Amino acid sequence: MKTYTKSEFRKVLETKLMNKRTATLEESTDNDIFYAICSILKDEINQAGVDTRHHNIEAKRRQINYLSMEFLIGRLIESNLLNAGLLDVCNEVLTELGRDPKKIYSEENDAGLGNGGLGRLAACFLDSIASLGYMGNGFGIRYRYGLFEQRIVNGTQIELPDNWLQEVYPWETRRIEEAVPVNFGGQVTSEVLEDGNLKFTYSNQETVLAVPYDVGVVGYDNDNVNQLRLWSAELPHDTIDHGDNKNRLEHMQSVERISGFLYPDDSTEEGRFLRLKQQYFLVSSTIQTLINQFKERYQLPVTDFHKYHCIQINDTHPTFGIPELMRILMDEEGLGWDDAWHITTHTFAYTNHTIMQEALEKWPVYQVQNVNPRIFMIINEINERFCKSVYEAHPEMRDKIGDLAVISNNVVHMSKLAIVGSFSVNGVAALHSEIIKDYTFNDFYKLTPEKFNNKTNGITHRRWLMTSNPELSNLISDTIGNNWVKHPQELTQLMHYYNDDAFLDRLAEVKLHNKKALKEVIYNKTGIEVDEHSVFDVQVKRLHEYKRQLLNLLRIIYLYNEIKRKPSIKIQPITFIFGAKAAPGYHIAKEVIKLIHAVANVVNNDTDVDNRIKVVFLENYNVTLAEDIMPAAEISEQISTASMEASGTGNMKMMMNGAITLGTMDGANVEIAELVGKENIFIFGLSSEEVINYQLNGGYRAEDIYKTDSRVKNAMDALINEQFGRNYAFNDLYYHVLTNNDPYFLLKDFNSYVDIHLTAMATYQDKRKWNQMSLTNIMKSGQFSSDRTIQQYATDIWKLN
Ligand code: CRA
Repeated sequence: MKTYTKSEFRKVLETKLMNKRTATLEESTDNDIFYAICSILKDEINQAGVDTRHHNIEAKRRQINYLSMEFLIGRLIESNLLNAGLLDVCNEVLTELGRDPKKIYSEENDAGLGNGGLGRLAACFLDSIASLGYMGNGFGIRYRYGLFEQRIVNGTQIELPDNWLQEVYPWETRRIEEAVPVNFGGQVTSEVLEDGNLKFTYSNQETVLAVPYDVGVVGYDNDNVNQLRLWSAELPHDTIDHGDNKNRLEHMQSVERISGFLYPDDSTEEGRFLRLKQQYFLVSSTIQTLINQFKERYQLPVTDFHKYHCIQINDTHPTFGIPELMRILMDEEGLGWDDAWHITTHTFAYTNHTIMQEALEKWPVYQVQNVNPRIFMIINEINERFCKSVYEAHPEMRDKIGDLAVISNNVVHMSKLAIVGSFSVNGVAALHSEIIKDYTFNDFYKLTPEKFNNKTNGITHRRWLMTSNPELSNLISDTIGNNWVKHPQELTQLMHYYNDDAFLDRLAEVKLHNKKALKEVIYNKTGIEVDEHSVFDVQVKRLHEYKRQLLNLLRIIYLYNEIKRKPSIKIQPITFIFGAKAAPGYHIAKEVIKLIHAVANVVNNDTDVDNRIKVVFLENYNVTLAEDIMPAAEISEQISTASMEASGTGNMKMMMNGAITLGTMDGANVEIAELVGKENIFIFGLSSEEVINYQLNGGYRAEDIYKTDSRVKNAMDALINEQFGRNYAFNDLYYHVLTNNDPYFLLKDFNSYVDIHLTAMATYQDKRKWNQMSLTNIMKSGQFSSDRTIQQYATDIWKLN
C-alpha cells in the first residue's frame, strides 16, 4: 500500500475534504475529517483488495471461508490505519493540525454484529488470516441493528436499538451485481428420471434476494486484503405482489426482517423461526456464491471444490451449510449422493464453543421443514445413512444409535449434524477440547477420534495491544525492538528485564497512566470518582450465571461487612469494575445488574468505607469500551464455574496488558496458569473434574454450606435483609441460588475465592514483585495472539499454503 509523508498525507486529506465534504481543513468538523480519512484508506484498501483477488485467482490458491452469524468488529479506523502503515503519519498530521486523533476516530460507530466472545473471536481471526497472508474471507449477516445499546435507569438495564447504520458505514461496498436468490418454504416434488435418478422440483417458494456488502480486511504490513462479506435481505425487484402498495410495503418489511437484527443472546437457544431463517439465509447465499465463483474463476469441475475450499463453521449456527452444499451439488450440479457427500465432508470443519446444554442448538423438525423442505429431506437422509453405517460398521455402538442420531424426538440436533458432516471438530481451549471428547460428544469421539482436535483461542495483539495500549506497545519496542510485532511469541525477550528496576518502574508508570485515563472515562460516564492508586479489579464480559458475577458481588459484600464490623481495619483500596450486558429475557442476569448497582450505591457512599472500596458499573460494554478498560486492568476476574467457560478471551486481553488473572482452572485460564506458573496467577475453587463429578452425582448440598458456614450465610443473607434494597429487592437471587441447589457452585467456591482475594491484595503490597508478575504475564501472552491460533488452523485443518 502507498506510504505517505506528512505533507503528502495532509495534502490528500485536504483534497478529500474538499471533494467529499466540501470543506476546507479549517472549517471541517471531526466528522468530516473522519470520513475523509476513511476515504483515503478505502482507496488504498480497494486497490490492494483487487490486486489480492487477482493474485489469488491466478495462483488458484486454496481458500478458507469463515462462516459466522456474528462478527463483533467494533471500530475499524485505527486497526485499518495501523495495518495499512498509516497510523503514525495520520496521528502526527492530525496532532499538528491541532486535532485530537482519538476524538476523530471516535466518530466511527462501533459495529456490534455479535454478542460476545464468539463474535469477537471471528473478528480477531479475520485480522490474523489477512495478516498472515492467507486467502480467507468471512461471511456473515449485515444486521440492520446490532447488539442492543445498554442503558441503566435506576440500576435497571434497558435496551435500546443499536442504530449503527444511521450514518453511512464508510468501510462497506454494496455489490448488487453479486446478489443471489435464497429460497424459503414451499413444496418439493420428485420424479424418477430415465437413468433411475431422482429429480427434485421446488414450487411455491418464497425468494429473498441476498445482497452482499463487502468490507475489506486489511493484513498488517503485507498488502493482503481479504473480504468480510455481509449479507442483507431484500425483496427481489421482480416480485409480483397482488394488491396495493401497502401490501408490497408489508411484504418488503417482512423480507428485510431476515437481516433486521442480531439475536441478543449467546447462551440460550433462541427458539424462534426468524433465527432459523437467518441461519439458512447466511449459508445459502454464501455457498451459492462460493460454487459460482469456483466454477467461474478456476474453470475446474465442481468435484474439485473441496480441494480449493474449506468452510469453517463458527459454532453450529451455520450448520445448514452442510445440507445446502449437498443440495446444490445434487440438485443443481447433478452429482449423486456419494460424490456430493465426499465433497461436503471434505469441505466442512466445525468449531464447538460451548458445552452448556441450553446453548447446544436443537430445532423442531417442523420448523426446519418450514424454512426449507428440501434441506430437511437431505438432513433426514444424512441421518438415516449415518445411523445405518453405525449399525453396520460398529455393532458395539448399536445401543447408542438413539443418542447419536441427528434427528430424534422430532428435533434436529445441530451439533450432531455438524460433527457427522465435518472432517474436523475442534474445541477452543485444551481443557474444553478434552471435555468434548470425554463427555459432551464422547460417543462421536469413539466413532471418529481422528476428527477431534483442539485450537486454543487467541486475540489479535494488533488491536488489543498495539492500538489500544500504545504506551505499553512503545515501551516494549523501545526495550526489545519491534520483532514481536510480527512474531508476538518474541515478547518473551522481555524476560531479560525481569530484574531491571528502571524497566519495571516504567511498566508501572504506563499502567498508572492507563488507569488515569480509565478514571476519566469512569468519571465521565458515571460521575464516580475513583482513586487511580487503588487496585483496578475488573470483570467485564456478558452477564451469565456460569460466569458468576454474583460470586464477585458476594465477595464484595463480605469485604464491606468486614469494614462495617471494624471500620479501622487495614485494607488495600480497590476499585471493582464491572461491564456486562444481560440478554433482555434473562431475568436472573438482569437482577444481578440491579444488585451491582445497589451494592455500588451503598458501598460508594458509606463513610465507614471512606472510599477504600468503590464499585463501578460501566454501561454498554462493547469493543470500544473494552479498548479503554483492558490497558488499565490489574486484576482480571475469570471466575467461571470450572468446566463451563469453554475458553474465554477477555482473560487473554487483560493478560497481554499486564493484569494478573484471578480465576478458576477453567477454559484458557488453565493454559495461562501453565505458561506463567502458579506464582504469577491466583487460582481458586473446584476443579472441572470435581464439578463434573458433582454434576454426575446430583450436585452437592448447598443448604448445608449455607447453614453451617457463617461467612457464606452472612453474604447470602445480605440479599434478603434489606441491606441493599427494601421490599425484598433481591429475594429472587437468594431463592434462585438456594432452591436450585446452587448449580454454579457459588457457595462451594466462596471461601476459597475470598481467601485468594486476600492473598492477591497482600501480594500487591510488594510493588516490585507485582510488577514482575505483570511483566511475566505480558511476556508470555504472545502465545495467545490469534496469529498463533490461525497458524494452527491453517496448518492442521485448513491445509493452506
Ligand atoms: N460465549 C464461550 O463461552 C469462548 C467464546 C469463543 C463462547 C467462550 O468461553 O471464549 O465462545 N461460546 O470461543 C459461545 O458463544 C455459542 O457458544 C462465548 O462467547
